[in-house]
Amino acid sequence: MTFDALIARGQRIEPRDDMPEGYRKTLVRQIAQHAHSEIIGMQPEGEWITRAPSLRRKAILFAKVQDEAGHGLYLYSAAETLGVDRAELTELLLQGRQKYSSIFNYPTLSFADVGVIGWFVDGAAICNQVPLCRSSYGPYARAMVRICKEESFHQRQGYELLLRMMSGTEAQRADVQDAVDRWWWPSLMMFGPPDDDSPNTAQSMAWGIKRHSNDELRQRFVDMTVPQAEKLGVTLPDPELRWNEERGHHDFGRPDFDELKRVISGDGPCNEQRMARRRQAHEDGAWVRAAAAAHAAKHRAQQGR
Ligand code: FAQ
Repeated sequence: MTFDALIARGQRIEPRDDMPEGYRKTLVRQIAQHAHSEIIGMQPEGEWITRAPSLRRKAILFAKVQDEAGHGLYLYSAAETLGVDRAELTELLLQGRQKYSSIFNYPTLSFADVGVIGWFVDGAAICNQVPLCRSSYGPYARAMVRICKEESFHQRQGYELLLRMMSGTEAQRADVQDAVDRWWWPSLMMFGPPDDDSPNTAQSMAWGIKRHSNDELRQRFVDMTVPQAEKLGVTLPDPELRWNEERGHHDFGRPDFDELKRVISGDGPCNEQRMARRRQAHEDGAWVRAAAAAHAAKHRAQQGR
């Protein structure tokens, strides 16, 4: 069956199927960007592993950050089925020719940020990624199933941490509110530019790579999060936020999309730090890659291949 016929029937495209070059390129761009986000996304929370307030919180945070490394690896593997390899994609990231999510360019100032990242950032990731489990490209959609299960655990650990802090001292409650105030708008920006300024959405939706537009998913996230904020006892920092009976959705203010553009183009609070750390980790890992390659070559020689 041809590519267009498979897409029209809602069937999956698999690596050996013929596909238009534009489809392949869009997937490589989106999957690579997603993989880079998972790996760079280990940094903001990772900074708190040594400073977690208890052994239990340290173990939970360790596990979560490790999961993110795993997500990056599934995603690089999905990208490899499209004929690019991980080393090549990493190089493009380090040269600034591929992106990672804007959200990871903001600092984590207190332990409450760990909870708010779980609640907002993993919550936004779930809204965005659950529909990607039905993405038209098989390896991407299948990677997403497992990732989403883990993201949903991440979201609940963040929310549970915040519930604990909110039943603590006045200072702990203030830390939670402060973290909510700082992360709310950047989290809404994770969904990308508004639909009328999103150059890739129409084609990506026609190909079934994306199943919903950026604004649809942003709305879904707001609707999901408002009742959770009420239960937690925090205020979302948006004076325009209110239930709209007619639409059956919450109205909310417009994120500062100029800020999103600035952060994406490298001018966010932590872009330099995140990239410097990523570059350093890559250099520090050179001997591991060399050892693994030498081992694989030896193994191949032993097998006579
Ligand atoms: N940051 O035309 P569109 C996580 C770029 S979750 C940076 O709307 P598209 C889990 C966009 O690439 C975070 N760049 O683009 C976790 C494009 O530039 P390009 C990762 C952004 O692709 C939690 C240009 O702007 N999740 O890591 C952003 O149709 C906690 C125009 O935009 C994913 O990647 C942004 N926020 O829609 C880990 C999900 N928004 O490439 C650790 C999969 C837009 O043409 C801790 N990705 N841009 O040069 C997607 O769903 C889509 O790629 C969107 C963007 C929705 C992000």
